[in-house]
Amino acid sequence: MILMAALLASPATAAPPGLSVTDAWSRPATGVNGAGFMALSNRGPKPDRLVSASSPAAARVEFHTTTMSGGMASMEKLTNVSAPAGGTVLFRPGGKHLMLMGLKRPLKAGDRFPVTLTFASGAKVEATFTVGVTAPTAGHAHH
Ligand SMILES: [Cu+2]
Repeated sequence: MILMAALLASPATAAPPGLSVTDAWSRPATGVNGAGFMALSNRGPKPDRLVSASSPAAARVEFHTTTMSGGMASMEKLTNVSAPAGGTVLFRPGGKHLMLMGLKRPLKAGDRFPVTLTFASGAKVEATFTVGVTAPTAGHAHH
């Protein structure tokens, strides 16, 4: 019983482990789907994995990566995205992105919407995405 008490007392999910999202943005979208981009940083000592995402702006949110094959761009669904300790994972046009499936309404430049990211560790990060034509920093987005 002492052992059990010790197990119960140990924190299963610790406080937010240094995960953060910056430069979260999305392109304007009038169709069924939209795409979200961001920089995901893990300043914690342990690797983590992004396992799911949700947003009130869309019916569901998936992780996709864009691959080029024979001059054709196609999107591939990812079941999760690893966030290495001390690393930053970039979601950007032509690469990884959050796919907003089934938009509740069109995304117009200047709109903002939240996305909740859930990690394998149990950590949750809420990021606010701003709709714009180009990335908030680099501005290297071709359509
Ligand atoms: Cu996609």
